[in-house]
Amino acid sequence: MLATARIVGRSSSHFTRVVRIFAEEFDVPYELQVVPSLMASSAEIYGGNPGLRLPNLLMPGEPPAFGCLNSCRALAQHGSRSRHVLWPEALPLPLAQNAQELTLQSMSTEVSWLMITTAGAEAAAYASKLRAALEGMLVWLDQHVDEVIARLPTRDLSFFEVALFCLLDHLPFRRVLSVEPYVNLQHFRDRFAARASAIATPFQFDEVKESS
Ligand SMILES: N[C@@H](CCC(=O)N[C@@H](CS)C(=O)NCC(=O)O)C(=O)O
Repeated sequence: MLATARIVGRSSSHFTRVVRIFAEEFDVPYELQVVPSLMASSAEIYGGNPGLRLPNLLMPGEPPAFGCLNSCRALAQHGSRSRHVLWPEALPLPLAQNAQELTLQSMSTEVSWLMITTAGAEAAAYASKLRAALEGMLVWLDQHVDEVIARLPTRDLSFFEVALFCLLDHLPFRRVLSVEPYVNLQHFRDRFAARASAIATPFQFDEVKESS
């Protein structure tokens, strides 16, 4: 019987959803250990991550995996199902590597923008810069997504596509912006949303009272 993984994160978090999708794809049983507030400043609440970030992965008898990518790699090692994953370092073309960089940066920029605006500082000049950066990255991704996807090697799954889907599904969920004007990205989102692992991991606010 497979050990149960503990994902330390939030059901409303796009980085956490990437990890949950990997758990589903590799058929690893998991529990979500909810971090009730992103303002918490004790590493214990984040599964021991001194960076005070989520997601993190706890597997019985093993050191914790800090962060989204490390957690996905650990799940891939423990899975009962064999899947061919394109990891970030396996992306063959500069265009795909740039698309991945901008996808992960968009996720981080969105987090920063939400943290700043939830704290009531939306008027700060830095919030405007973050917003402009996020929109600029989405324009670039929209222009290139079709070519990047068409030229990816054969795979069951790529970290890049899972991350891009979670970003695109999260932006409207958190009412940051609508993805509809970005037609190519919207089509990509809709196609990926039909996967069983995406259907099994919808965004929602956890029962405990979440804040920011
Ligand atoms: N580098 C981390 C970033 C994860 C991240 O930014 N997570 C957000 C929640 S989705 C977070 O922990 N935010 C807390 C903060 O900004 O202080 C990873 O790839 O896992």
